[in-house]
Amino acid sequence: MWQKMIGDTRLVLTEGDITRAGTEAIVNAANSRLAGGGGVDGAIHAAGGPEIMAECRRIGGCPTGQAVITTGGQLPAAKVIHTVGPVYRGRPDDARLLAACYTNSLELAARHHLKSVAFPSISTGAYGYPLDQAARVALTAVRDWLRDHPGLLQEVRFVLFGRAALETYQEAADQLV
Ligand code: AR6
Repeated sequence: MWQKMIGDTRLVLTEGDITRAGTEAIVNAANSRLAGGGGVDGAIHAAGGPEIMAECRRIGGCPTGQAVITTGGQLPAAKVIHTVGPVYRGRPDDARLLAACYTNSLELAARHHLKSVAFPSISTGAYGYPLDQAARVALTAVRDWLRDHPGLLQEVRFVLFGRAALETYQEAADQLV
């Protein structure tokens, strides 16, 4: 585990399964139809139960870079924030859209008075974003948002899947945060 205070907010990097995170909200790496799928999306719907998908159907969809919020169903987290990462294409827009996923998710959490949020490493599975590049974009976006919005969140956590992902994020954090 790695942690550092950014103003009043604790930034934590940890390895594990995000469906077990004890934060008030967890973030899902969804697709734009909010249709469910594999990876972290599949794990969240499997662990949280059908209430989450029922709300996703009512919402109907979410553009890349944006975020929507549903119940956490049976998850320990009260809420799931669904954000849609970019499919990696190696263009400048990739980083802009990936950063928007993080800032729009944090905005939504703050608007709902949620005090703690856990993120997976968005876009770095099925959507093919190179992990080291994604780590830099994610940590820069979260760091900048927390500096600009002091006092709103108690904890922002990254729950990384596997030792290698945690180490990649830790190396980026040591340079950036
Ligand atoms: N907890 C934390 N991280 C996880 C977990 C978990 N339980 N499971 C996987 N990861 P991905 P994407 C990591 O593919 O690239 C879905 O089908 C994984 O190792 O889940 O944004 C959606 O429906 C990787 O580092 O999301 C979309 O269609 C990271 O989560 C599409 O995949 C993201 O991998 C989204 O692709």
